[in-house]
Amino acid sequence: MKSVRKKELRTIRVQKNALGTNEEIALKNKTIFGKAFVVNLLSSPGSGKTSLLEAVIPVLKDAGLKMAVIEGDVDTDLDKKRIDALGVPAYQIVTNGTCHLDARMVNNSLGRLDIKNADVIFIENVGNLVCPTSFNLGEDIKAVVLSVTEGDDKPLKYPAAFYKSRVLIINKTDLLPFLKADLERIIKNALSVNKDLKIFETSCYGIPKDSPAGSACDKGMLGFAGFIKESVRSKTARLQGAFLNKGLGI
Ligand SMILES: Nc1nc2c(ncn2[C@@H]2O[C@H](COP(=O)(O)OP(=O)(O)O)[C@@H](O)[C@H]2O)c(=O)[nH]1
Ligand SMILES: [Mg+2]
Repeated sequence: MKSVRKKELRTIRVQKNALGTNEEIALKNKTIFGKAFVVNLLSSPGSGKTSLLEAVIPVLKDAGLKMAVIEGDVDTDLDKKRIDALGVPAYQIVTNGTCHLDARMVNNSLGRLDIKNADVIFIENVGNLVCPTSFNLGEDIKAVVLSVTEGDDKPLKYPAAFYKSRVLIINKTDLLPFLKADLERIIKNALSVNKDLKIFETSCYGIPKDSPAGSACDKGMLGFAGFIKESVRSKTARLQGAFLNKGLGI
């Protein structure tokens, strides 16, 4: 009995050390990211993270923002190839089965990705709503994508993904007429876990013809793009303020 308890304690200590090291590297990443606003995208596999990037990147490009993308997957570089097609620098981390990205993996990728001029860096995490929530990558925010096909109980079943995120993107809203999904309940459940979530309802399909620059964006997607633009602006202002205060010795 005693030895089981000892083993448990040792396991907890090792986990604590691993997460402590992760925090230290995440802090280094934050410094390397510099002025770029960094979004860590979480979701189940297939809810539409890469589709969202394909829709939103052209809009942000049109607005003059420079971007870079870090892709995380257990195996292939298929998502990186989709981002390459948008003409944005991208790097694929293949985790070889690990169910999440950690700060060290991201740190290793930073020497191989051109982020010098980036205003925004998107990190697409490995698809699942559990493991990625435990690892800070040095990002500014986590954004969780939930598609309407996944069920309105998911914010309650996987609360960490929702309470650690600043943004919730409810995707595949074009499918609502064909499902029993209850959009209001998804929102209610998500807000019961995190009342401060900023929520965007999006569809990567069925795009209105009047969307800007022929982009594949609906209103929710444009709302998300607007949120990113505003976040870049306020991060720049915050950093400039801190720089001036330092210069003035405040
Ligand atoms: N109907 C519908 N399908 C979508 C939407 N967004 C993505 N998909 C489809 O969902 C599948 C998974 O999308 P993907 O972006 O690869 O998801 P990821 O695994 O989260 O990166 C693909 O077949 C997409 O075409 C959407 O808004 N509506
Ligand atoms: Mg993907």
